[in-house]
Formats: sequence, structure tokens, C-alpha cells
Amino acid sequence: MDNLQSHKKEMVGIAVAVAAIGVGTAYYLYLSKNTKSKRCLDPETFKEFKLVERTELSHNVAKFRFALPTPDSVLGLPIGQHMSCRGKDAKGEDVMKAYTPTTLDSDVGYFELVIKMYPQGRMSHHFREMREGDYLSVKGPKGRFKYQPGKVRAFGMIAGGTGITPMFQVARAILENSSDKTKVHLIYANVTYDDILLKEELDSFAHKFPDQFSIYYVLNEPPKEWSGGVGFVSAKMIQDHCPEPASDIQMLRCGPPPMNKAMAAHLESLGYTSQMQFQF
Ligand SMILES: Cc1cc2nc3c(=O)[nH]c(=O)nc-3n(C[C@H](O)[C@H](O)[C@H](O)COP(=O)(O)OP(=O)(O)OC[C@H]3O[C@@H](n4cnc5c(N)ncnc54)[C@H](O)[C@@H]3O)c2cc1C
Ligand SMILES: *[C@@H]1O[C@H](CO)[C@@H](O)[C@H](O)[C@H]1NC(C)=O
Ligand SMILES: CC(=O)N[C@H]1CO[C@H](CO)[C@@H](O)[C@@H]1O
Repeated sequence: MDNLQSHKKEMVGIAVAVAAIGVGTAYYLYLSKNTKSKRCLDPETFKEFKLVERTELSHNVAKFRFALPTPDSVLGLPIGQHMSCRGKDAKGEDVMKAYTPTTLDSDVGYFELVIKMYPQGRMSHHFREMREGDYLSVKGPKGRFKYQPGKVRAFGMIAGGTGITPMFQVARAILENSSDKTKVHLIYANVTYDDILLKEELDSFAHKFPDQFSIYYVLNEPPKEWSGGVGFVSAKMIQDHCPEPASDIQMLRCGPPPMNKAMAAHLESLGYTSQMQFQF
């Protein structure tokens, strides 16, 4: 009797243990499947993504939406990092350039690139020729920048032309997280008014988050009515529109090489140390 009882108990115990292991394993598989299969980028090999929608934003700028393999996939790109896109130039030769999506991993099932296509640009040619249904080769993530909420009190950002895309991504991540109080002060330089990318989105950030986000546009060739800056970004503009040098702020730069060089010199002259700066 006693033996039988304890035997029964033992059997129940084993059954419970087996069930627990089964549930645990299933849960583990479920978790790992859901985290692994959802991330699509691979730093070692190019992956192909299908262009599902192309929207012209101006005569030489278009927004490209690419589908991820499943509707619940996420790209898996850390905020502020970029990826390498590979294509063919006008001569049919391989070309590879860096791009930062304007979307985040909170956008599930797709990612978007906003691309400015230069008449003589090599990768520009590839994007100009891309049609819905075509595939783009992408590898990543790339880049040293890693955004962590609360690491700095404020960002100053100086962008030129398409250099806006990494800034946009960081700003979006901050502003869409209501518990992230980091401030963002952006200076955005371009040649003409029509060159300004993502203007509607940027203006809506400034409107929705007036205490957290500010933007100052600078144009080489401003329209007649213009309240922003004129010419190149000057040290005075940085002083007036960005946080003062301090150990808990960071200045981010992304623009064409001559502009980055000029901005680095301005920042140094204003007393920003190299630890307070980052170039994408
Ligand atoms: C981190 C990072 C993120 C980027 N994200 C984006 C993005 O989201 N969208 C995007 O469109 N680009 C982005 N770029 C720029 C992109 O990598 C390419 O430099 C750009 O698309 C031009 O490549 P291309 O091969 O067409 O031109 P190239 O063959 O390299 O250049 C051809 C001609 O275009 C001119 N040109 C090239 N780049 C510029 C420029 N920036 N300003 C003015 N003239 C230029 C050159 O003077 C040259 O005459 C990013 C760059 C970096 C470093
Ligand atoms: C939002 O911000 C808080 C506080 O800064 C941070 O702890 C949290 O990880 C952020 N959430 C996301 C999704 O990044
Ligand atoms: C794409 C584009 O127009 N880029 C320009 C925007 O303005 C900055 C600053 O004037 C230039 O350096 C970029 O080349």
C-alpha cells in the first residue's frame, strides 16, 4: 500500500516534470523563433527585399517601401545605424552605399528608404531604375552609433542634404517614446527649399513636441519669404540653436564631407570636445 502510494506519487512527479520540461521547451522555442525569425538583417550576407511601393516626393527624391519576409518581421536595425545597399550603376558595375531607413523596428513587416537621386550618382542610377516588384540587396547593421535612452540630456544635430535620415531616425525614436525626455535641437542645411527632405514630418515633430524638439533650416538659395538661416551653417548658428558644450550633451553630424569638415572645425572652436561629437 505504502509502496503503491509512493510509486503513484513518483509517477505523478515524473509526469509533472516531463510536462514542465515540455512546456518550458515549447516556450523557449516559441521565444527564440519569435525573436530570431523576426530580425531580417544579416551583417555577413546580403538579403533581398522586395520593393512593394515607390512614391515620388519630388523630381529627384522618392520613398521606397520594402516588404519584410513576413508581416510580423522586423528589420532589426539598431536606432541610428545604417545598412549597405548594393546595386548596379549605369555601366552595369556593382556599387554599394550606406542608407538609413526612415522607419524603426516599431514599424512591423516593412521598412522605408527616402532616396535622393543625383543625375551622375552611381547608386542613384540603381534606385532610379527600380520598379515595384524588384528586389534590393541589403546587408547590415553597420555603424558605431548606438542610441541608449537617458545617456545624454540633449542632442544637437547638424545635417546636410540626405544626412538627415540618421538624425530623423534618432529623433523619431526619442519622440515616440513618451518616457524618453532627451531633447533634440536640429540644424538642417540644404541648397534650395525643394531640397529639404522629410520637411512635413520634421515640422510636425516641432509642432507636437515644442519643448523637446526644435528645428532650424538653413538654405544656400532661400526663397523670397524665408525665416530660417541663409548661407552655410555658421558657428553663430550652432551657438544660437544647439545645446552649449557640456559632458551630458552630444553633437551629431551627417552631411557631405566638406560640410562635415567645416562643422567639426566650428564645433571645436566653440569648445565641444571630441567626446561630445559623433559623425555618422
Ligand atoms: C550613414 C549614412 C546614411 C545615409 N542615408 C541616406 C539616405 O537615407 N538617403 C539617401 O538618399 N542618401 C543617404 N546617404 C548617402 C548615400 O550613401 C550616397 O552617398 C548617395 O545616395 C549618393 O550615392 P551615389 O552612388 O548615387 O552618388 P556618387 O556616385 O557617390 O556621386 C555622384 C555625384 O553625386 C554627388 N553627390 C553624392 N552625394 C552627395 C551629397 N550627399 N550631397 C551632394 N552631392 C552629392 C557627387 O558630388 C557626384 O557629383 C547616407 C550616407 C551615410 C553615410
Ligand atoms: C523608453 O525610454 C525609457 C526611459 O528613457 C527607456 O527605459 C525605455 O527602454 C525606452 N523604450 C524603448 C522602447 O526604447
Ligand atoms: C542634397 C542637397 O541638396 N544637399 C545639400 C544641402 O545643403 C548642404 C549645405 O548647404 C549641402 O552641403 C548639401 O550638399
